[in-house]
Amino acid sequence: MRAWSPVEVPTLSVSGPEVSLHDTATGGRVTSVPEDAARLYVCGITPYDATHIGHANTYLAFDLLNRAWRAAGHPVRYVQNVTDVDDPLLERADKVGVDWVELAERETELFRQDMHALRILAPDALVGAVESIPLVIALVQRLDAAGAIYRVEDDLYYSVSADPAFGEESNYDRDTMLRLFGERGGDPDRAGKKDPLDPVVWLGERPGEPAWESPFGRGRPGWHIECAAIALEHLGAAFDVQGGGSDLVFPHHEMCAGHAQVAEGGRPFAQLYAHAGMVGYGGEKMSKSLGNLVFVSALRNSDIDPMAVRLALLRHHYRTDWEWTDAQLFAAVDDLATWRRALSLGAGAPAGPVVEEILAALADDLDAPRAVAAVDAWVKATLGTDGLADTTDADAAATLLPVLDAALGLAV
Ligand code: 5CA
Ligand code: ZN
Repeated sequence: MRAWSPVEVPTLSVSGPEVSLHDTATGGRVTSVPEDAARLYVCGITPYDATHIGHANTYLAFDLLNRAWRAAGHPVRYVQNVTDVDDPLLERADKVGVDWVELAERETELFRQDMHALRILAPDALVGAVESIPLVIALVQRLDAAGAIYRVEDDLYYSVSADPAFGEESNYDRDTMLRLFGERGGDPDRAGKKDPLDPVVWLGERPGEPAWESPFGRGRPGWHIECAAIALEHLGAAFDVQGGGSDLVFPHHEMCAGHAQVAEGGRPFAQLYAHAGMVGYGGEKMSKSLGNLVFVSALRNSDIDPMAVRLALLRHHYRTDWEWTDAQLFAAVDDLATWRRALSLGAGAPAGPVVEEILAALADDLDAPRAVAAVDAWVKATLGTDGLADTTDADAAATLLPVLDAALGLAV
């Protein structure tokens, strides 16, 4: 399917350091030095109730990675999926009485517009589950040839025991796995499964639900095989970073890795697994099932500058869990106005060290709050908020503006 419109990135005259990132699988820091183009896969939306601030926060996190790699001189190949057929989407369409295809198309289009407004760089490939069904079928066949597939009635399951590395992405104990599997779309209690943790890869046709022909009977893809198939096709195995929110650590990313690793004879799915924290609202995780959502499009429709939304998000480190409040948004609106005032002067406090700090912070596990704090300090010094205004750098604004845009995605 179509991605969103390109977002321009100014070319910088300075380059940033190599990017070091926290890896969920090892629990440690890894300096990611891509061999050729950096290859990034980020799990995309299930297109209903999009785009809420939690979604935006996760895509912003990986946008920072994309920008940090580029600043370090690496081209990036970025792939994202859209889960345009799955149980929750079908349930929502049914509940509100709209056609599921129409719901998915409408919400995907809104998501594209929100991403563009937030200056999230567009993926090179935005790939739907429905258009990827031939890839899913081919991957199920490869897994079947590896002895990893079995049937329960009309459904095909994948044996988690087929992957010797099962569990090494999330590192959870079995009880935690069982709990999360049940909470996040799995069916641990289904009779006839070899292991309660085995996920479905092909769901046989259900009355009233969409289904496609396959060598295993009519049906539709399971969730994890969708991302495994799309990532392998569009990036290949052992790509640099698999990303998503921390609610995807298990089972989703563990199962994607398992499918791919068994199909690829043990080659790792990704070299590093990175996860963004969860944004809450009103004391709970912002989620479609709870309905405690703040929509990017609603803020845009209320004349909120999307750059203020972006700045409010940038004030949180991508790995922390935090609560959205209106107060943070309005503070960001004011901060952006103050930044603009300082940047409109042309001259200001020395910009060179600020540029260095922004690029260093970004490369240091995407430390956006540190980068933003450096800009705050420059703005204060330039406006003389804490004393005399410093205008010793005649080209300060011209030096800073392209870096704010290229590294932080803030067009101010
Ligand atoms: N389509 C699947 C991934 S293949 C899916 O999880 N879709 S989603 O629409 O539920 O979520 C899209 C992305 O937003 C995922 O990476 C998810 O981890 C992230 N996300 C969802 N809720 C939040 C939240 N409250 N805070 C931060 N990120 C969130
Ligand atoms: Zn996914």
